[in-house]
Amino acid sequence: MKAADLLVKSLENESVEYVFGIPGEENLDLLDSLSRSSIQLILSRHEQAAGFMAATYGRLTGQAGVCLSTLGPGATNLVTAAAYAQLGAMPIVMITGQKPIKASKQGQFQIIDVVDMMGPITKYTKQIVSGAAIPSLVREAFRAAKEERPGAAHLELPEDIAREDVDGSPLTASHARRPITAIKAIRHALDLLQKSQHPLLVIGAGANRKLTAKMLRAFVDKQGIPFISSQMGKGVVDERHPLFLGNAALSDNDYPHRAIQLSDLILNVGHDSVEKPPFVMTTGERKVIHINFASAQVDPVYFPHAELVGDIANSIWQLNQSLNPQTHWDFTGMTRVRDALNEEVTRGHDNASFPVSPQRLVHDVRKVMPNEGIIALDNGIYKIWFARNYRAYCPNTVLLDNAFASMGAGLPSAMAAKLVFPEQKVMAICGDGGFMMNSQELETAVRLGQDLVVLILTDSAYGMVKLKQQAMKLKNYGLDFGNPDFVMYAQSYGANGHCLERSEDLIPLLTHCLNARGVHVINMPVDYSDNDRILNKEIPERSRALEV
Ligand SMILES: Cc1ncc(C[n+]2csc(CCOP(=O)(O)OP(=O)(O)O)c2C)c(N)n1
Ligand SMILES: [Mg+2]
Repeated sequence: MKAADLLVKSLENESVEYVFGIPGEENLDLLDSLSRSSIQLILSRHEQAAGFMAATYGRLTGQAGVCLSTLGPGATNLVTAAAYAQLGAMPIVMITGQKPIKASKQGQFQIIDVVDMMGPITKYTKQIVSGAAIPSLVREAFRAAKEERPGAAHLELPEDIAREDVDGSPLTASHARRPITAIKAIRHALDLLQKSQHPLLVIGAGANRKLTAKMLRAFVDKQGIPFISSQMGKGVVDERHPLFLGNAALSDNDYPHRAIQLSDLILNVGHDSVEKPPFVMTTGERKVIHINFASAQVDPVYFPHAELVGDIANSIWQLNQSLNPQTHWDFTGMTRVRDALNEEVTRGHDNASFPVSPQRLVHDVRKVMPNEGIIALDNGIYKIWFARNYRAYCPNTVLLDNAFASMGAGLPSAMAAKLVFPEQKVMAICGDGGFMMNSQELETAVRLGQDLVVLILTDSAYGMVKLKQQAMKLKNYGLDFGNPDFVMYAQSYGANGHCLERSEDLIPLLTHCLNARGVHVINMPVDYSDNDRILNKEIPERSRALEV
């Protein structure tokens, strides 16, 4: 068979369902092999978007999402998505083409060293130099991409190798289990827990990857230890839980940080230092136990005292088995934090002014989204509001990126979520800046026949940067832009366009769009004029003033 056929067989053997991407001349044999396979090609309009879709597919399924591009410019367009997957711990395998490596008559046309370029942003990058090597290279790429900590892997398939005649068959993954934490480490953690007065659980990104939710919920319910979440740990345990003390979306000076101040021991579950830290460690204060699949990467603000390294669900289960709630544990102060926070997050949620305030936006979106509905956020200032005020009820129902934090991922990641969970309501929430970075994918979503809501928050500016400019007391410069008419823009793609004109129309319009067929784009003017006052002054002041 052709080597390209063996590659596709190897992908099928890895249970690949989709390949996202844009083929070039150098991928035509692979494309031909794909046309005869069970794998569906999702043709995108920019390789970056294909990469974001593959990464989100990986994030949601634990299986590596696969994306495809040609050499040179196609491959460089994948770079941002590779870094997004690598930092965000989302498994992807990228396959790029290359000119023939044995004999070529094209000089250096379009040729850059793609394998080397991918080096710093992948776990694994290799050129396939012979058809016979395909089964082991594909297996290794998938192993590297999926194994904790997941990330990006890259294979380059040169044109002449793709056409080679080969024998061979795919390699099947070995039967293996993730390592579990040693009992001695568990005993040490139990000792620290029993000696503590005010333990606190912090739930981070890693806990959103595997099936940890059930064990963590059981732990919280049995032990009665309060918890906060990091931005990427949202929803692992239902944030409506009475022991939920908030999301550490702001870096400091918010209510969850008051809870941290009150604690003398933190169980830090699934934290990895790529996330903006949910809390900053200093020496001599509370003790921290790192609970994750891999050991802690030490950093000036993170240097835990003890570690439970192994499958998270198992570590939590082991702790829960051997521990009973301690009568000397005291959560009185933390309960006050919770009550104040619950009051705080409802502030302004029915604000009738227009353009829509961020607080009302978050409230109204939560109100219309079903429990398991998925919101996929792009990157902008609204991300802080959603992380902070939007309660996630189920794991991975708030897709945001607090690792690479690239603009442009909102729409593609919503599209991937819809592919993985076609029965769920899915909404992309994007700033007018971030939306325009991959808005061409509206065509892909329409072509795929997706039912999707795309909410664009328009302030005609790079609002998040503006907020910092304002907080730094710098002059307003260089961050304002104009927008297309988003209604006509949506319609020109065959999508439905809507423009919100009054805040009270938001819930009815969102409800209509979520229940209708097709792609619905909503232009929602947003009012960011109070952000600086509320986020940078009032919340820190009020949380600091709270008597606990
Ligand atoms: C690809 C990329 N470029 C630049 C940035 C820096 N950045 C972060 S947020 C932001 C502004 C986002 O503007 P918009 O999407 O309109 O959202 P807003 O904050 O205005 O709601 C910028 C430029 C980034 N994170 N990613
Ligand atoms: Mg904006």
